[in-house]
Amino acid sequence: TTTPDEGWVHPAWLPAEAWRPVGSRRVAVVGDGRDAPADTRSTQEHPVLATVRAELRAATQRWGGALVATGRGAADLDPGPDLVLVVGDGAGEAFTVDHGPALTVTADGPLGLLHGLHHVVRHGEAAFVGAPAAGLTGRHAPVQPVRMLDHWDNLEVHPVMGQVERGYAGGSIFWDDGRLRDDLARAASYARLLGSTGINAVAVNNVNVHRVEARLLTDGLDQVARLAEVFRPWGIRTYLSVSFAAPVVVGGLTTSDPLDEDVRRWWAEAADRVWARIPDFGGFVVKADSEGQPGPFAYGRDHADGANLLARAVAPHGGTVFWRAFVYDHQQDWRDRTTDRARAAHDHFTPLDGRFDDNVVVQVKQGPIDFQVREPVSPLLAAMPATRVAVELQVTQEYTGQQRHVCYLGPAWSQVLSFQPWGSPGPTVADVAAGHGPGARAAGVVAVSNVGDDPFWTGHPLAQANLYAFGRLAWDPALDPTDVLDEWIRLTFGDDPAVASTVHEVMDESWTTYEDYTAPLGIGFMVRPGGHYGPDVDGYEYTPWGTYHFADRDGIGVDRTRATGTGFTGQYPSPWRDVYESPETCPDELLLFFHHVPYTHRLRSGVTVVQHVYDTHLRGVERVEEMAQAWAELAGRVDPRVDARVRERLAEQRRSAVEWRDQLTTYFLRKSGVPDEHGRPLYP
Ligand code: GCW
Repeated sequence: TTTPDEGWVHPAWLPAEAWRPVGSRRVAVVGDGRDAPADTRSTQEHPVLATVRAELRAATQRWGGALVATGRGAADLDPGPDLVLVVGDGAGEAFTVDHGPALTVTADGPLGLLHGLHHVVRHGEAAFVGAPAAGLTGRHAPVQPVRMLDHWDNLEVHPVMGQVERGYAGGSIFWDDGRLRDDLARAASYARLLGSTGINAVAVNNVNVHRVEARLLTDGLDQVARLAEVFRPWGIRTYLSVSFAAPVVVGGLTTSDPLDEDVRRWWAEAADRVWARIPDFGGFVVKADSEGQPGPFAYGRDHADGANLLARAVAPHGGTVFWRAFVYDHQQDWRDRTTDRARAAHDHFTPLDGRFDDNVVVQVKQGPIDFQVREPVSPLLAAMPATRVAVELQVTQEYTGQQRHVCYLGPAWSQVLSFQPWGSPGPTVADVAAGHGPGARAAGVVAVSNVGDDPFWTGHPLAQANLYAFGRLAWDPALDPTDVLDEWIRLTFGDDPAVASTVHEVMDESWTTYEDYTAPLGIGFMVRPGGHYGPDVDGYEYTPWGTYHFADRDGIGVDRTRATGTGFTGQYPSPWRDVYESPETCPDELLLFFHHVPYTHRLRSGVTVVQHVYDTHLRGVERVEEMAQAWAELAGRVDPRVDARVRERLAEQRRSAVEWRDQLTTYFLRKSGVPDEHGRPLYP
């Protein structure tokens, strides 16, 4: 059958098969306290250690191996175990792998052991046979201290946004009808998937906090506590998005002024209650003074006043406040050419550098506008040395095909994370987030999740790869995103090399293919307003959102230079401030983000802007056709339910790509009057 049965859920990258190499072997867990005299054993096993043991028990039962012994005696077994897991009682996440008579994973504590076990699972059979595979042995530690997923889940169905804001995979796996689901089986499977990639933090509700969600902090705390119980066994801490107006909205105060004594006391008491209920709670995520969310501006205060108010409430408990920097004027007048949305985050936040408490993390979107298919890296990431700065990515494909199009984003994120704001050699964006930038303040990476209660988790089964890749790149930003893709493919689809190479072919260049048939050269948007799916070249051109392309009969693009434009290029340090300033040195793919140029402007690639639009849009649709043909070859070789869903989505991707191609090429042809150099027919 090709339609999933009611209740069936795709196992994503952890099908039973993925456990065969480990599960078919003799495994020993050493140092877990089981060998201590009974009266000195701690009564409660660490929940993550219990997870490791349960995973091994299930896998060995299924695949014929054995959990041979626990405790110190395991080392003397005859025959010896194939895999030995040695755990201390520390809190660290790192582990070391040695290749001796047995493969040995040594971890400082249970968290490291879980990650070490998954490291072995990911290597599959190659971990056990032949010479040790590259990257298998040695010490492994996460680069980013916080690796967080933000859920934009609402408790109820929002009239415009649906239940999950910018969610493309059905309803929330946590919430239903205004409250936590009774059945948290999906949430538990999700926690397991995340833990296996190294994710260690989850914010469980939308950053746009409506009235019902605001109460999670108070009356709804038991529900949050239940979710924390679901995540804890996988080494994941729970966070909550809170409303800055909570003192008024749920506390009954008359003000939320951050400098008001009653307001301070209210937050401190709220935090005390949270940690009393959930001792390992992570902290708060806040979207303030952004797109209509309340914030400190209403009281004439700034973002540092606002963030520190919450930071001081959570500090006694070791909590952290993730304060988003996505702040701009969404009620802009398109006639006003002096306001540039790209400048906003940097303009608002850099003057506050040095004023944020140590337990505040400023969470900065990867680009200066809004998760477009191509944007430069946000200059704010390099502009706050005295502040902890985290980078925020969007796993949910809001502007990249909404999980109806294949769009593997690993390469895009990898570019962001490896970008060197001060040039080469020099620290990368990942270094800054990890605390190895000029300010040496560690923060982490955050992304908006893409899952829902859809049986494939992500609508498009291939969109699971983005969730997986985020976890892996957060752990180690230096990983090659193509290797990560292949790793995901092998875990998800198994060892058949023909299947693996076809899936690879479909996904590998899917990000640039998506870029090819949508908004060109970094110009962004051109999507239908509101839903953000499909083309509408002028849809946002005269709106208050600040996302303009300024096409006229002669040219297109936004002049963001210091010389003649909005001055945005000046927000970058050297060398980028100069590289971006001149169309001669600006990378082609970002040309229209930084410059307004004639349609006949020649790119560094040698073709004109308008010809580039024709070429890429025609090529983009051809590529989608090739992707669909390649996928068709897999019939009978992959799960028919996955096959059916992917085919259906590829058909929609093709339809949509054609629509993009035809509208974009026609728009450029009409504006410029320049025909295709190769004489191909376009719609005039
Ligand atoms: O991209 C925009 C989205 C909003 C979202 C906002 C944000 C949660 O269109 O839906 O709101 O970004 O990041 O806050």
